[in-house]
Amino acid sequence: MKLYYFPGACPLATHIVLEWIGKPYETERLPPEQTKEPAYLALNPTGAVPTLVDGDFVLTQSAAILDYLGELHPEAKLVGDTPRARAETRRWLSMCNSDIHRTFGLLFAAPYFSGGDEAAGKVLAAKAAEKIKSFFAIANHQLKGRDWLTGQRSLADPYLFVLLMWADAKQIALPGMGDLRRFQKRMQADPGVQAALKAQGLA
Ligand SMILES: N[C@@H](CCC(=O)N[C@@H](CS)C(=O)NCC(=O)O)C(=O)O
Repeated sequence: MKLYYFPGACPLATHIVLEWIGKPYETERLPPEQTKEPAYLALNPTGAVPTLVDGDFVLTQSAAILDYLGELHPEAKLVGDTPRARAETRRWLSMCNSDIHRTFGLLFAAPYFSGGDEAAGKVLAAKAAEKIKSFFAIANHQLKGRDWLTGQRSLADPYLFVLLMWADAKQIALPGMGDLRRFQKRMQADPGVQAALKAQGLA
């Protein structure tokens, strides 16, 4: 099984999950320009990471990849034991992937989305940061009295951790979100998280 990634990008969530599962895997670090070359586009036509290759099965899209790994390895207990527990995992995974990550996409690519209009780009970035904060406030509330988003460690936690790294890199202040910061510290202390960060040259 091989994971294609850029350091610190969304595939870090999958990388952490692979560490938590504890079975052999490979990674390939891609220079961003290589994701637009025909060989990689044949694997992932969106030209983005992550891509997971498992034998003859090529899978793209973070949420699908994480879900696949969770299904393949029920012993890692990262999905949930009941339909409701599994729905909770998918609820928070969707929030990370479809709400928070997507809004970071607007922030990171504000000049592109505003067509090179600098003032419009600044407004877009500021609005995206505001929306991101509101999503983190929801996650902070969810983490009150819980160590993990769903109450037990799941596929969603590494994704939230990566998004918090992006918030810090972009200096998005998250005042009063102590539960989120406690979650971040717990993740930073986790051996699987540390191994993935080290492998990506981030620790
Ligand atoms: N919907 C995709 C989004 C993937 C994505 O945004 N990947 C980013 C890194 S976090 C990327 O490769 N960006 C470079 C590009 O799209 O050119 C997923 O969930 O996997």
